[in-house]
Formats: sequence, structure tokens, C-alpha cells
Amino acid sequence: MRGLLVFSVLLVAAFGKEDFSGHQVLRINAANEAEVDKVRELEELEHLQLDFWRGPANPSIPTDVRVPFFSIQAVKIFLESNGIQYSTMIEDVQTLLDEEQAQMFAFQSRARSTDTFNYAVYHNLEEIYSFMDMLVAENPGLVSKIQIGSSYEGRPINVLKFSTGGTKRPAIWIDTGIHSREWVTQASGLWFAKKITEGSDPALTAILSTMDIFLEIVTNPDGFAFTHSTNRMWRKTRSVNAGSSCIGADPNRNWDSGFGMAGSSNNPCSETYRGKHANSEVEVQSIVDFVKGHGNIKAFISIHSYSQLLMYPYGYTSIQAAHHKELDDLAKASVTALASLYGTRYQYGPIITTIYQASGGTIDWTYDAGIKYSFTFELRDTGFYGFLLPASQIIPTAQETWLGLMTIMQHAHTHPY
Ligand code: 0X9
Ligand code: ZN
Repeated sequence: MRGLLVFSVLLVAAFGKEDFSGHQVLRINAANEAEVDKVRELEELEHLQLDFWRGPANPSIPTDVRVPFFSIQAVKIFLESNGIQYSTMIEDVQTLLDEEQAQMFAFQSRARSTDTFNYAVYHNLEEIYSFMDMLVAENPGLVSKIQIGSSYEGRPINVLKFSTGGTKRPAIWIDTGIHSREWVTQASGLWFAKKITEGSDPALTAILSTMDIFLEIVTNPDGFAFTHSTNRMWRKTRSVNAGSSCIGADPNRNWDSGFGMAGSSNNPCSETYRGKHANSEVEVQSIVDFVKGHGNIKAFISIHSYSQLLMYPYGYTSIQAAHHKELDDLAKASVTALASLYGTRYQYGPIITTIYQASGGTIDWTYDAGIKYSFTFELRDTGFYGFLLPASQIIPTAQETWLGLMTIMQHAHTHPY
């Protein structure tokens, strides 16, 4: 097992990118809790090198898992011998990655302004950072760039501030890409940034007349750089874990909200490793410092993919949030607005019942820190492409999500607290 891991690390070191040829994504439909428990046994089998894209959660939510070529027979036999139903969602992961790369390469061009920037393709970190600088240069009276920290590997952690004036106005926070492989989120963040500068929507102008918007597009810069350079499927940060050869912690398990409870892992090799202690990841600590230092953030929206969900606290406990009714009504209005554009259906509710128990998550912390309008989106799709959403869906995804975001932002604007 260890030999295999070392071997694959060496291969990547010699040839560059991690290869996903023959990897499949299976959808496992556990019929009952006993079958879910069986699927959980797969999680414990580290030598299979499984990558759980979603779940295991409960019988109503299918489990999606990327299975390396060398484990496919073992996993299928395990499922079949236990009578658990499954289907193949993605036949060959590498085929999708090759298409994604070909498309990025075909449309590669250095935009000289945010008007000619191609929002319909995926971009790397350098292109995104240069986009930010262009947007600031083009809109000096509205947009500024704030560096809230430096990543573990030393990259700047940048936040765009949209403000028409005032000091410490009540503010809305939006972040994308805290999980680096969720590429449609950073791509949507770029589209949102441009949208905010367009000034064509009176509802947005009204919001900006009294509130600021902060947008962190690349919330996990090291992970994002790594998805481009080495491993497209990288989710976590890139911090070194003492005593382990596995890298990184899950930045959506590292917040000081039910930290260490069920719904996170203490194993550094797990994709949901919570980290050494709450805020151990500088990418998380930087936001915590910013939020506390600002002191007037009224809405905090953290954007992930995939599953088409809009959720509010809590993830670490099944106790209802104090503002459950208001948040639920607002979530309903938001997903209705989102669906109005292309009919994309979202489910909504508290994290723990809508997806699964997750402790140490972003919006549980922001909510407990007093930010009432704390929400988290899981964007397209429902698993057909999963994290590998084709670039042709970037703009429609961003457009419909924007309608959902506007519903929340308008509510925060008209319901001061
Ligand atoms: O497991 C997670 O962190 C989230 N799913 S993801 O596929 N994006 O990794 C779900 C946890 C719920 N919390 C948030 N979406 N913030
Ligand atoms: Zn995520």
C-alpha cells in the first residue's frame, strides 16, 4: 500500500500530472441504513484509494465515488456480494480531463481587459489574479483588492471589495473555491465580479448604496494551483501534516464550530481531515481574522459544488438554528429565483439534513459568530459530471446562481439587524 503510494508520487514527479485513465465514478444507491454502513466500510479500506465525491450519507442521498482502475473489480465485487445497487456515472475520468484541457488550450488567450476576458472557459490562478488587477484598474471608484493573508505556500489570499463609499458599511461576503477542485465555483466568482461592476441592475445599485460586497474568488490558492499543475481532483489545503506523508486539511472542517465532532476525520490522509486544531489552516484563519476585524458582515455565502443545494446552519448539530424559519423561507425564495432562469432545481434546508453531518464548517462558524444570513450553495450538477462540469455550463451556472444570490443580498439589505 505504502509502496503503491510512493510509486504513484514518483510517477507524478517524473511525468507531471496525475493520470486518471480507467478511473470511474460510481453512484452507489444504498437501500437502507445497513447498506449505508456497508458502504462506509469501503471508506476504511485505504489501499483502495477511493475518492468519495459525495457521501456516504443516508439512503436518500446516493454516494458518488471515484474508483482508481486497480480497485474497480474489488469495489464492484464488494457491492455485488452485499447486494448493493450501483451504476457508472463516469466511464473514464481521464477522458473528461482531456476534453477539459483541450478546451482550455483552444481558448487560451491573454485578455487585455475584463470585457474581452473569456468567462466561458476555466482559468488558472495567474489568469484569475491578473483578471482581479484588471477589474480594479478599470473600476477604481468601485473595486479594490485586499490581501487578507498568505497561503501556506506563500501565495497572496486576495479579496475583491466592491464599495461606493462610507466606512465599515454593513457588508455581504461571498467566497468560492474553498475546495480547490470545484472549478465551476471560481469560474462563477469571476462572472459575479464582472456583473457587480456592470451597474445595470437597479436592485444591485440599491444594495451597493448602503452595503459593501467582499468576494474571495480563490479561497484555497495552493489547492487551486495544484489542481492545475498536478492533480485535478485536489480538494484540501496543501499544508504539511507532522508525522504523516499525506498533505493538507479540509478547509471546510477546520472552523471553530463543533470542531472535531462527528462529520470530520482525524486522519490526515482523509479528504475530510479537520486539521490539527481549529483555524490551523492559514486560509481559514485569514477569513476569521478578516470577519472579526470587520465586525459588520451581515450575510456570508460560501459557494461549493456539486449537488444543487442551498443550505443554512447547522452542519455539526441537528439542533435548529435560532432563525430557522426566516432562513428556510429565504432559501426557498432564493432557489425559486435561481430556477426561474433555466429550470435548475435545488433542494434546500439545514446542512445536516440536506446533505450530511459536517462539523467545523464555514457557515456554522459565521452563524455562531453572529452573521444571521449564513448560507452555502452547492452548484451544478447533480453528479452527471460532478466536479468535472464542462466549461459550456459555466455561464448558465453563474447566471442562475446570481439570481439566488441577489435574493439573499436583497433580503439582507432590506432586513437590517
Ligand atoms: O463536504 C463538504 O464540505 C460539502 N460538500 S462538497 O462536495 N462541496 O465537499 C458539504 C458540506 C456542507 N457545507 C457546505 N457546503 N459548506
Ligand atoms: Zn466543497
